[in-house]
Amino acid sequence: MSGGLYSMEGKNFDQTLDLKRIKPYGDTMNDGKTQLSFTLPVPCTDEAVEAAKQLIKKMGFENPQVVFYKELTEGFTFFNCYGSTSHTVDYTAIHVPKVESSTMDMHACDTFIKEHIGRKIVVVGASTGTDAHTVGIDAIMNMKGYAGHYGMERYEMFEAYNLGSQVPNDEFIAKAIELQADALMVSQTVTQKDVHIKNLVELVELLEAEGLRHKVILVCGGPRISHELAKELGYDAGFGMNSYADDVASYIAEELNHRLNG
Ligand code: B12
Repeated sequence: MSGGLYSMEGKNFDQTLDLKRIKPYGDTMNDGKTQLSFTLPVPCTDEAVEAAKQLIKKMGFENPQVVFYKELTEGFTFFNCYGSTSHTVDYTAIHVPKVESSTMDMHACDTFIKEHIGRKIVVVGASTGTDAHTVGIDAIMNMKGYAGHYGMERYEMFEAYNLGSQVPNDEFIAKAIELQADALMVSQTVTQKDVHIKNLVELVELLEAEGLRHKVILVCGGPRISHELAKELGYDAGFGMNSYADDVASYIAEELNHRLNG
């Protein structure tokens, strides 16, 4: 497709799109127009606007424009700006590691488990460590589900335990042992000072110390979690934003089938 016509529903979208050299689009293809927003720790003055423009130039953008600015609080100014970048990326060379499984809906997934596993799969989930965010793990596990996707508590063939938030890793593991969990599902939302990395790594280390790491399917999720990061930290799979119960339920069912039946 590179360099050629890009067909959208049969219409010629643009003649100058080169997927080997993509850049942001504003008014016309390849204009490089980019929106930026940031806060500077200075009072809201003309000098602050000039500082913002100079900073945008130093970031490598041409034609810097400040289109909105406002005092956030005394001594701090927030900016919305535009600039044009000259940089490009080769879209055709991009490879993003992804969880390799098909996504079945709840009924298809239950049928798959009945046929291939022949018993309920036990999953235990929690938002662990100091993390108090529950909406993400609830979206995946709650009976009522999220955005039209039923959560795992509603599946006939999953026994799903949602332990809530701020669950210490050792308590999480103790509960997993008690319930004889097939899979552990960890949610991490706060990433300030890389607290999520420390917490996720601690869980893997504790599981290894208990000799449990390879006896469970270990998945994590959250808005700043990618499959690539999860694998790096010793997890089997990672699920980021726009994940649903269907994705993780299907993955766990297929992975368990693979482990039990080859
Ligand atoms: C609601 C909210 C809160 C609520 C949480 C209430 C609750 N019961 O959960 C309250 C007010 C308590 C709160 C507190 C804090 N919050 Co808050 N909060 C948010 C907010 C507005 C929404 C988060 C949310 O619910 N998203 C909706 C869910 C559905 O999305 P999700 O979590 O991404 O989940 C999806 C995927 O990620 C994935 N997923 C998630 N988990 C899992 C797990 C598994 C196993 C799988 C498979 C998938 C999966 O599937 C989900 C569905 O698609 C965000 C800002 C924002 N707009 O995102 C800030 C935000 C997350 N909070 C933030 C912060 C800093 C805090 C506090 C530290 C603030 C403070 N200084 O006290 C505290 C944290 C205290 C603590 N100890 O954790 C920051 C985090 C910044 C960072 N990068 O670390 C954010 C981004 C706000 C910001 N811009 O600064 N918060």
